[in-house]
Amino acid sequence: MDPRIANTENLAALAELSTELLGKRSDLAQRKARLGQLAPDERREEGRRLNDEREALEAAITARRAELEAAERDARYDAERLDLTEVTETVRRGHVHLVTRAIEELEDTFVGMGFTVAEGPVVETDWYNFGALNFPAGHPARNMYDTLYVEFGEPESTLLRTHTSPVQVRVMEGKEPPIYSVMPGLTHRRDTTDASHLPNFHQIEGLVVDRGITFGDLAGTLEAFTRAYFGGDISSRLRPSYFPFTEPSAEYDITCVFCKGTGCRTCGRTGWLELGGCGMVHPNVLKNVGIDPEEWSGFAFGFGIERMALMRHGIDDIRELVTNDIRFLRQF
Ligand code: 2NL
Repeated sequence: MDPRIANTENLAALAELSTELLGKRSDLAQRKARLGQLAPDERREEGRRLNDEREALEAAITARRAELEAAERDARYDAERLDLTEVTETVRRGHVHLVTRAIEELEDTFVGMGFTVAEGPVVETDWYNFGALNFPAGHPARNMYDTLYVEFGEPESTLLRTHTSPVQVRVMEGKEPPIYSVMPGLTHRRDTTDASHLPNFHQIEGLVVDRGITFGDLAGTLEAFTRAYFGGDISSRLRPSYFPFTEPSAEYDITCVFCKGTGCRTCGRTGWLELGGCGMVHPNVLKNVGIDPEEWSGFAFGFGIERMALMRHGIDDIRELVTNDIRFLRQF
């Protein structure tokens, strides 16, 4: 059998080869034309041979045609297939990071409630981060196991702020009350990263100092904030706690955003999620910044911004926010 049949690459080449092998000018046609010149016995023999050869060639060509037709159909189907998952090459617009958006939305919420926004340095002194805030000299937060210190000046005198409270101290130093301000910003603690902790995270703290401010103002402000930021079906509660810079102090919880208060795994079946702390500004803190605690009183609160973003969007691992996987970030 002519090996060129199986080697043809397409239907056009096969048609050409078919003409060459079976057409008027083919070897078969010429041998057939010469049959008349042969003796009767030879003619019968050659005639049968010619028939067998023609049938074999035709069968091989038909088989190859079927193969080539199938291949060409497959190639056409491949070429015509509409891939609905295909990514189009348009310019994709980016958007602000989840945490940046949380900061902007928190600022908007507080500005809507009459607060101003203040910022301050990330590298701070021991006095602004701890001393002015009524931390006693030997407080456990005040050592290299919890706080990241900077090699500048006296050992343990310069540090990366562990909360945004130093900004509040600076605001109180620089301005007579009344003060209604929030302070968002980056803070650092010597923590090991896990599903609910980052060593570098953002806080937003709030501070109110005015005449006649009470714990009732604190509770009402936080409840109004909770509904404005999380929506009308989420409320807040305060539980007694302790901070050196507030007295009395409280933990601030909101209705669990996952189960809406009925109890689930995320809230430990309590129906509540802890978001931060708050309290009435300690008289010593007011004295430290030159404000008379007999004339003025105030409250303060502090929340972790990453945690708020997790709650708002139902994310269960804080590390997702800093892994920078665009497929994750794009969802929000
Ligand atoms: C928390 C707790 C809190 C404050 C921050 C504050 C600042 C001044 C005076 C008094 Cl200058 N208080 N800030 C008060 C209570 C709690 O944060 O767990 N944050 C994530």
